[in-house]
Amino acid sequence: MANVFDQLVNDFMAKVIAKNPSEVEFHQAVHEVVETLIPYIEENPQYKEAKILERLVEPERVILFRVPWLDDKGEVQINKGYRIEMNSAIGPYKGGLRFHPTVNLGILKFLAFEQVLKNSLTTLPMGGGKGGSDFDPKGKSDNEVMKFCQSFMTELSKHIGPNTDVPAGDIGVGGREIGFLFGQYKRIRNEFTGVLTGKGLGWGGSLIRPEATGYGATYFAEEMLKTRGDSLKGKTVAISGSGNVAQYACEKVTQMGGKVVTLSDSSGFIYDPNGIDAEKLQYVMWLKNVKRGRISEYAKKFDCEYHEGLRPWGVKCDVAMPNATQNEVNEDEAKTLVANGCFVVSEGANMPSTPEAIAVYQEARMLYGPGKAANAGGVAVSGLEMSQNSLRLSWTREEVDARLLQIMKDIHANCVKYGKREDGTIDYVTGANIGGFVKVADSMLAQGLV
Ligand code: NDP
Ligand code: 2IT
Repeated sequence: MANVFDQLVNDFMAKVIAKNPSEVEFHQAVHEVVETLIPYIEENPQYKEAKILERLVEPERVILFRVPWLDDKGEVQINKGYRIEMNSAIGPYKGGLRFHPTVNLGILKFLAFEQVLKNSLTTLPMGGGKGGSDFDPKGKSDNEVMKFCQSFMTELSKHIGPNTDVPAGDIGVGGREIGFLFGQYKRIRNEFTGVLTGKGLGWGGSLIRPEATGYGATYFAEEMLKTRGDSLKGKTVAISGSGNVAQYACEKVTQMGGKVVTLSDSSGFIYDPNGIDAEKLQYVMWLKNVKRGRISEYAKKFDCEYHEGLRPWGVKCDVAMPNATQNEVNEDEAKTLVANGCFVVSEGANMPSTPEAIAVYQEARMLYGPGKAANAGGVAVSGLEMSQNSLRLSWTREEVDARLLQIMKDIHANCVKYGKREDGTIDYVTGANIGGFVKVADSMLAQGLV
């Protein structure tokens, strides 16, 4: 039987690759999903006849635009702007904006594709989208970032709206950028509305949105551990990244009794065997969010090891949380993690593990929570921000956090429902893919050929 499915997967992928040449990250994300979905679709022919899978991999709309702006020297700069409106079957397009020099169509399409299934898993009514630019905020002044954001939004504002498409942050887009983008949208449209999430608390933002992705990925790790009668308490945790997701994962792991021993950025990682406690994390937040410096400065301040040009996966740990970027754990690193006794991987980042690394986790029967399940807490609280904006109310920190925890538990339960293996362990990849797919697919069937 496996061979029949392999052939179907290969045939499907051959078409996706032919239609979207050179979009390698998109191919990777689609392959991971169709590998688990095709056997399910063969058992449920209504999806096959309606070509739901073929429709899912074709964005409803792709918007590509020029972003011209003036730098502080008065020189003209040109960047590319993108918004992928992937799927609106269950709600307005929803997903972040990424500003990073590596951004291209293939990366944004992989992110938008995963977002569709992730948003469905949250149980909230959100379709999937993603956007961004090859603009690099690093080394730019606040004024330059503002000029860029204003130019970017001048075009993007024609395509988004609180009932159409609601962007948020991702790599390189945090509170500062969302502020500049929101200000320009309001100015152009003369409308104060929830068109973006991740807003500041005084102007429509939600409590717990900054924390949500890191907290959610930590809650998801705890839920996975519970299936083995275990918990994060006393566990040693390796985290990559030192941005939004990494910072709040570090905070929540520490609060739940774990010890975080690593953080990283694109230059290298720090190893602090004593643990990155609340006080040291305050420093990291200042270093990264205010000073916008390098993680190597942590090692100097707290006198610990810094490894230039390396990732943290060679460190002994029980739990790994890749929270930086795509393909940041490869096959050899996954093998090293397993050899060192690591048995939990909860992905705060999107697609941080290569397909070969995932095969290692699955073979070792690790508790492996793929990004579209484990990091769905961020967009889930974005969904709660949209609800609060519609109600013109704000919920308390406790209320939003309780809802986030419940959503992460529900996502976990959905993964268990669709991903239980015959040996009793859970294949969270299959669980998340089918769990996310069913609601979107049924909605597409109900809405006809659109
Ligand atoms: P930030 O921009 O706040 O932080 C990104 C971190 O990752 C930085 O430490 C950065 O280092 C590092 N990084 C970025 N690119 C690379 C690279 N090519 N190689 C090595 N390190 C890199 O972004 P977020 O924390 O928001 O996002 C991190 C991940 O989480 C991404 O995969 C994102 O898609 C995902 N995610 C984010 C959500 C959110 O709500 N923000 C929600 C769900 C997922 P440096 O400073 O050197 O660039
Ligand atoms: O990848 C993601 O889920 C995000 N960057 C968050 C998207 C959102 O709309 O909050």
